[in-house]
Amino acid sequence: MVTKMDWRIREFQELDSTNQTLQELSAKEKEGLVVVADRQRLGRGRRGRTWESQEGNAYFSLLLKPQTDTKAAPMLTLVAAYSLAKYLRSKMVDCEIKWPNDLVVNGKKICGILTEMTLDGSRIAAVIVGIGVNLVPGTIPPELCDVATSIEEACGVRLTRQELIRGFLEEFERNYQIFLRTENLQELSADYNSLLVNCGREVRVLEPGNEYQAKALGINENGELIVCMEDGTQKTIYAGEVSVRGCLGYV
Ligand code: BT5
Repeated sequence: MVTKMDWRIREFQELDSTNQTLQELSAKEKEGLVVVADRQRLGRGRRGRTWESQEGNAYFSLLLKPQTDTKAAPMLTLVAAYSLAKYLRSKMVDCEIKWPNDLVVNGKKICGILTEMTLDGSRIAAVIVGIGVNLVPGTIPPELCDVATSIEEACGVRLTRQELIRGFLEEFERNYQIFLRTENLQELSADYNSLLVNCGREVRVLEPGNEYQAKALGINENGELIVCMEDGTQKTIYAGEVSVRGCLGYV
């Protein structure tokens, strides 16, 4: 059965982090609340990193309450990245997915996604998917300009935050229903892989205490990246533990 999502958008001028505010609201709210901020004081990246959040770009978080196994929750990062990539490509933004949580244009990052889960015993209480998208030039600090850009700067496409969020939610809702039906990415992985910048490329895998080079082949139905090692053996890597870089640059 396909049920329509009840998206409710709540906008703020300034927050520490849209993920944090949504986390605080999550126990009392139903699935579908979207918290949006003009700017963030303490925008969060993964593993304690920061997300630069000057005014002009899109910073928003979705509240989801999937009744799935906890193991499926991290796949929502991939569902969100895929959905945003599909929407942006329909707007002539030539972006690709950098596994697991970035979108890039011409090798530079335009979007980052941070998914956080809270548990109620062994069940999922909430999954918060936080998304930052660089829309306009002049919002990235100079030290990040080698690895990051904005949609307008990279493609000359101007999108407002409102149209981006609306378009994204429409695409996400469709893919979220597919994900909920299968509790994995089996129906999305082939199209996902066609948008994956890493596909067929040599990547450096940065695991805690271990770094190696391998060729990325694409994701499997669990959202893990399949890589081919130098000796020809295949291995799957799980996003929670690692980062992946290009061998020469960011992708
Ligand atoms: C991410 O982390 O890419 C996840 C970013 C999620 C941000 C959203 S905004 C709404 C919601 N509320 C939050 O508090 N967070 C979410 P990670 O893969 O760890 O990448 C972080 C790295 O990206 C930093 O260390 C910088 O190198 C780079 N970076 C920081 N700000 C950036 C920006 N605005 N654009 C592009 N790259 C950036």
